[in-house]
Amino acid sequence: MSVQDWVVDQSRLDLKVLSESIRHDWGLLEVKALLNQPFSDLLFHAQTIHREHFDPNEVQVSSLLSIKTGSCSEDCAYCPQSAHYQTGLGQESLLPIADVIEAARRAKAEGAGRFCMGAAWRSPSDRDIDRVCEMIEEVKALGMETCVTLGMLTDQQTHQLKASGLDYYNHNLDTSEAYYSEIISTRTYQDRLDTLERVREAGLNVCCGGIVGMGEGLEDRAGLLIQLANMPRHPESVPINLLVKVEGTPLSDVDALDPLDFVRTIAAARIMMPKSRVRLSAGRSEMSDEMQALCFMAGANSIFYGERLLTTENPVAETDRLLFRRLGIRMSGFYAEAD
Ligand code: SAM
Ligand code: DTB
Ligand code: SF4
Repeated sequence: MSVQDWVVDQSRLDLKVLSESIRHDWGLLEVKALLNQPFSDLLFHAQTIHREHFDPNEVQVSSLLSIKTGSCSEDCAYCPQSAHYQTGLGQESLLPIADVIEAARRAKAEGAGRFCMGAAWRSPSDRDIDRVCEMIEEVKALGMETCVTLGMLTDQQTHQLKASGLDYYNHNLDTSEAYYSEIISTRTYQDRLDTLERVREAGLNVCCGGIVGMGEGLEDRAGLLIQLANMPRHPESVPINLLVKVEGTPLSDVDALDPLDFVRTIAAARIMMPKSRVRLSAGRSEMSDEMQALCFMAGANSIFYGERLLTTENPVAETDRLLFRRLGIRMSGFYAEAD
């Protein structure tokens, strides 16, 4: 059956069949059917597949730092850093290297294994890349993995980042191709796909996911997951963000998503990309411990760790350590003893 399937072949959603292959040919109807499975079946399938590839009680933790905040020329409707909206963020320039290294040291001391640096750029200049490469080299020297998210890149820039020792590049598709133009007008879906291809071609690990809860439909969540899972290689890391509603952005009062639909999205990501790290990303400050536990059951095995995302709040490290202790979860390279 082609990607354009028009009837759902239920046998392809059978647990045994799902477990047997890593697929890159998902169709819209079958992913909608997957997302619509009875909740317990969906979670059972996701958890079973999760256990085939990962230790179910281990979660990878990354800390984030905004190295250049605000006044971005893009108009992403969810983003507090867009210059198109009044969100109270001022214009800041690229942080000094010493500040970045100090933040990375602190993140490492809290137990983070990866340090992710984000910049509010449409695309960096070559001079920006030189400075970010210095940051990457120094963070690597601390013994941490590195990730950066800087916007659209040229071929030369991806190769320069790779040469500096960068491990992951984060570049999200954010939603389905169909819903994209409702959210962003200053770049196209194809622009994102082009940068992702360059990142892959340079030999970097890909971190690519999206945001749910932006008023999209189930079809758009399915569409996003299909784009990710039908790539020739699955992204190594798949961040699933719950929209953080920020005053001043066009999405500040969008209707809340049913939390169980968020969990379903995580479960489907796990099933469709069995070997990828699925990250329970932005939005955890608004989630109950029980909802986060369901997300881990559904196959999420990575989080952003530390009191800030880029510009908004995240649970403080101690809160997460306590939650992990209650759930018997170990952070990669760090064991939170059960009481
Ligand atoms: N400017 C670069 C870009 O857009 O690729 C890098 C930084 S940008 C802030 C990184 C990602 O943060 C976005 O792609 C989006 O997925 C996520 N993000 C931004 N604002 C968010 C919000 N309010 N809620 C959830 N995720 C958000
Ligand atoms: C990702 O998928 N989520 C992170 C990271 N990649 C760069 C960013 C979330 C940002 C949430 C809004 C803010 O803090 O500004
Ligand atoms: Fe700029 Fe990135 Fe925010 Fe879009 S998501 S406005 S590109 S910082």
